[in-house]
Amino acid sequence: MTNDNALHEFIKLVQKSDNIVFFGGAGVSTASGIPDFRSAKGLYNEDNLFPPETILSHSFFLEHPDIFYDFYRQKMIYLKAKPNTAHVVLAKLEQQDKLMAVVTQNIDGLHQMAGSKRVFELHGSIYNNHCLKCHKFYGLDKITETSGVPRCTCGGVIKPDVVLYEEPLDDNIVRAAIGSIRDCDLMIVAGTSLAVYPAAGLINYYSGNKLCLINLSATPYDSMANYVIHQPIDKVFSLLDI
Ligand code: CNA
Repeated sequence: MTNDNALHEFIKLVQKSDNIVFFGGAGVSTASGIPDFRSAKGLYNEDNLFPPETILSHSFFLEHPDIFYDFYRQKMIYLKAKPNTAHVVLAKLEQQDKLMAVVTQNIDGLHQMAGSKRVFELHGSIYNNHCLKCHKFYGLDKITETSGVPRCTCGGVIKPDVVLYEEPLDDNIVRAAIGSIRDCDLMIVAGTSLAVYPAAGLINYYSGNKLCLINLSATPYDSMANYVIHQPIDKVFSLLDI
C-alpha cells in the first residue's frame, strides 16, 4: 500500500472507530519544539561528554547528580513548549468518546496540557518529583527555580519521577496500558523509534487488524503494521476533520 493510500485508509478508520488507543513517543512533540532522541537532530546525535543513555541512568544519577541535573534542565525541560495539532486532535477524539487512552513514552505533559484525561505515562513526568529520603512531593518549579542538585527540606536529594535507564516501569501504569491496548479496535502508534523496551513491546498486546504506524523513518514494527505512514504526525492529524 502506498503512503497516500495508507493515509486515506487511516482517516476512514479513525472516522469509523470508537475504540482507539494511541501509543506515542518523542516524535509526537518535535512539532512543539522538543527534540527527540534518535532523529538526525535528536539528542543522541549531539556531542556530549557522556552519552545521554549514561547520563539518564539510575546509577549515573546517584553518582553524579550535579552532571545529571545540568543535562536534565538544559535538554529535557522545555517550559515554553505548547501542544501541537496532534495533541489537540487526540484530546478532541477523547472528548468525542472515540479515543480510549493515550499511552505515551513522553515525559513532557503536553497531552494533559491539550486536555487529554486518560494518559498512561510509561516513563513518568517532569512535573512530578520526590525526595529520595522522606518521599515529599515537589512540582517542576523546584527543579527549574533552583540550581545544582535540588534538595528537600529534610536534606535529601530530590529526583524527578521519570523512569531512568536501569529502572523498572510502574506496574500499575503498565497494567492499565496493556488493558487498553488489548481491548482496543484501532491502535495508532506514532513518533517512536520503537527501540526502547519494555515500552515498545506493549504493541504486541494488540491483536486486532488495524495497527496504524505513523513515523518519519522506518521502525522494526513496520512489517507488523497494517497501515504504515511515513509522514509528519502533526500533518497527518491536521487531516482528521473532527
Ligand atoms: P526516539 O527514539 O527519539 O524516536 C522518535 C521517532 O519519532 C523517530 O523514529 C523519528 O523519526 C520520529 N519522529 C520525529 N519527529 C516526527 C514527526 N514530526 N512526525 C513523525 N515522526 C517523527 O523516541 P522514542 O519516544 O521512541 O524513545 C523513547 C524515549 C524518548 C522515552 O524514554 C522518552 O522519555 C524519551 N524522550 C521524550 C521526550 C518528550 O517527552 N517529549 C523527548 C525526547 C526523548
